[in-house]
Amino acid sequence: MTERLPTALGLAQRIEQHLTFSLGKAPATASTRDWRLALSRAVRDAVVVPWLAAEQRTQETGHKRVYYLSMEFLVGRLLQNAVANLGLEEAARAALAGLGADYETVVLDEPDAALGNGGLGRLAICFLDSLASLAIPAYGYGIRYAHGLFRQRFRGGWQVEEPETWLNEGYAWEFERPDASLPIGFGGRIAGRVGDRAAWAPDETVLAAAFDTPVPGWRGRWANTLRLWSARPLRAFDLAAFNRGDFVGAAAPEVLAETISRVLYPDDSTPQGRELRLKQEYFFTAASIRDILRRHLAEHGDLASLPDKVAIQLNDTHPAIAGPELVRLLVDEHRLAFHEAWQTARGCLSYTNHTLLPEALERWPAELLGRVLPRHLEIVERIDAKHRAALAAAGRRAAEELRIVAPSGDLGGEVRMGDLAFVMARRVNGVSALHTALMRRTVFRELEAAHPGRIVNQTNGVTPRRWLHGCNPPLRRLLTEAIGEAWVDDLERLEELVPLVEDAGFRAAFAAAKQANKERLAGYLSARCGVTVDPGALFDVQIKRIHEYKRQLLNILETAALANALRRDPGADWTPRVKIFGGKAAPGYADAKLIIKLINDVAASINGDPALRGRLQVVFPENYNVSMAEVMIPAADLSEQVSTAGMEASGTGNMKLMLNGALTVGTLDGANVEIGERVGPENIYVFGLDAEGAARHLPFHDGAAAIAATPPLAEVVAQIESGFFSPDDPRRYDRLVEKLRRDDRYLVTADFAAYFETQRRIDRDFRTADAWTRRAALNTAKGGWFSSDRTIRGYAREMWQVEPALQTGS
Ligand code: GPW
Repeated sequence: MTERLPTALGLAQRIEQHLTFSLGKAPATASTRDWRLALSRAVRDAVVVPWLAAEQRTQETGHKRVYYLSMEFLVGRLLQNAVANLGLEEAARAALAGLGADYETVVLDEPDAALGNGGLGRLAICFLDSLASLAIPAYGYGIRYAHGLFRQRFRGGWQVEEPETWLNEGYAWEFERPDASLPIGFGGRIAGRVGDRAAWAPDETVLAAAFDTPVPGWRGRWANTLRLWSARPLRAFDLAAFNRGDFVGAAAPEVLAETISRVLYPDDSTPQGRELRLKQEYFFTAASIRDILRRHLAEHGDLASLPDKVAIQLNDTHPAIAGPELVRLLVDEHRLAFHEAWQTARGCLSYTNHTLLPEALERWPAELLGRVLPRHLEIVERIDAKHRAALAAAGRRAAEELRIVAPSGDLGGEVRMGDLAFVMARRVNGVSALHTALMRRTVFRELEAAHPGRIVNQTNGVTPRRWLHGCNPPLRRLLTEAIGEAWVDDLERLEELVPLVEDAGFRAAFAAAKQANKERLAGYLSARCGVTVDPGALFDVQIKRIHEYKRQLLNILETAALANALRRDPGADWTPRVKIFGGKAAPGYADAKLIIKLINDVAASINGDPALRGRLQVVFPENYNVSMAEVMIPAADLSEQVSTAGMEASGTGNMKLMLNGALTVGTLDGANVEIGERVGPENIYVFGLDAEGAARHLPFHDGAAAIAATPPLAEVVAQIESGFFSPDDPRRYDRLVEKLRRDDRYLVTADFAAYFETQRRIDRDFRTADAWTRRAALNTAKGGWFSSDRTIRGYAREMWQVEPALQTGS
């Protein structure tokens, strides 16, 4: 298929044609955005060829299809990624240069599509890249939010949120599919019954409108589809109301319907239990399931073959209503018996769990579920009863813990969506070895005993196309010179670097690539935040959502303690450090927002102190997003992965940073454990309590005693309390300090001493630059296993039973 891709000349012609005929602009008056949209259209044209061919081939061969249902797809920018995957980079650069435009400027003009919060949403996009690169026929299904994740600004060091407007800036990738629209109902009642079948009469109906974005795999061999649903009113307009003169009322159906896909919920792992969120979940899940059934019936004509031809992956419980929805359609509309419908649905569905934190597990009040989805609540209750009856009949105890609809304080109980997803799934997976082991022992203990073998592990991965090849040109060039380009398809070939790590010339080149990336980041920080950083300093990076369990607080307390040590001993030969933070807090998460303010206050105190100049600096650019990560990750020397052990399911930033030659300082949590196993204990800095040790400390850790026993920590805590960092408001951090003392459930005080000591060891080690580079290069060499290609092969084999539709090399 590659030979059909355009040359530089062909691409230039297409760009000009799109500029003229799609955008209505002349080259002389074209803005950067116009060039960007014209290039995007030209590249999209090039994707369409393999895309249509892949779809046709899947139809002709009747190949099994994978459907990845996710509330979030954290896309970021697409243009550069599509250009690289299609092998058009040189052509695009030359074509634009010939037209008087600059490729780098044009690709950087693209707004991030931020249809996700963090790791879970970004993982979904890495998976789509791998599915396409492995030529596995797949669709991603989600919501086309009009507003993605909010834009973060700092006002006086406090986070403020502004709406995000990615669609206003022109989005060139999607195809609207008016013929694929589907009506989706809510509320109402059961209007009639015959045996197992029921007729649901919703009292509100919206239209799900489909928008398709092609997802090209590496070298354009294959392309899949990301289908996002946008909510529309069934009838745009209430003409009767309009004619009565009620102009606002006339638009009411439109407003109501479009609210559903208006905005992404900005909460990372704390469900709010709001009716609109439930409607969003059902809206995109129901549209997707019906689309899947429609396609399957068109291709195969019968429902018995559904489990052989369809694998549906639920990305956390957000689409867990897929189980009851599929049963409902099979029973009520396709006349299957209830049991048969359940078994057919189970044959198709698998569920990924991404957290064990109790507050993050979705539960819907039965009253709310029954009001919005009356037929589904009935089906859930029936599944719950049948499931427990089957276990009882098999002589297993049908324990209270196995209730999907559990009694709770308020009337009617609540539906545990994790348990529902588990019972409706053929396979359930965790996202790192430790997380899966803890899943078996904790939240799914009873269900694991009842269904041994259903839980499997699939450790997360990241796409090497974006997270090494795309974001790190200096290292990409070095790797390709050293071992050829095959590593992009088969990342474990990075192991071939292991002998080279002993070669002084290779190490010097590796160090030079890192230095170039640090200089690029320094330029970026200077342009964006007006700060000057020294690219010779250790770049210490913590980039992720701001959350207490991720412990940005531990990092900033250590930073403040280091500042004290530096001030105390100014003559000593300290290792210069730049502490770099990036991340957003959920708008309603007051304590996380207070941590942001503390980081900014500590930053002001350190950056303004002449005694610390050239030694310690704190940088926290506002509005961290995927594109910012692409600049920061290649430049990092040190990767901060310091969560409370047992709380971070996996992490994926840890993998991206490792691959780009950063050493990890981290707890034995999530995928850090597996990173350590691969790179070896000499090449990672592990500190603090492990998951078992942490569990023994909880629930109430005596922070006051730990603070008293740790002088550098005690000093910083005293400074915070005295208003040292907040002279304008000395009481600002009282709540935070109070929590550390009496309710330190994230064990910041317990791990502080070990963390501080480890950081001082890192200071010393970083000064032996060549030895550090050797270990950094080993992190890259050993990082290949963390490719999402490996993860997707695991899902394909152990969860989906699907093979690639093309053989490698064909
Ligand atoms: F709470 N994760 C996330 F489990 O980014 F649903 N958002 C979420 O809402 C949840 C999890 C949820 C993250 C995990 O925190 C991280 O450890 C993991 O690497 C990532 O999902 C992908 O599995």
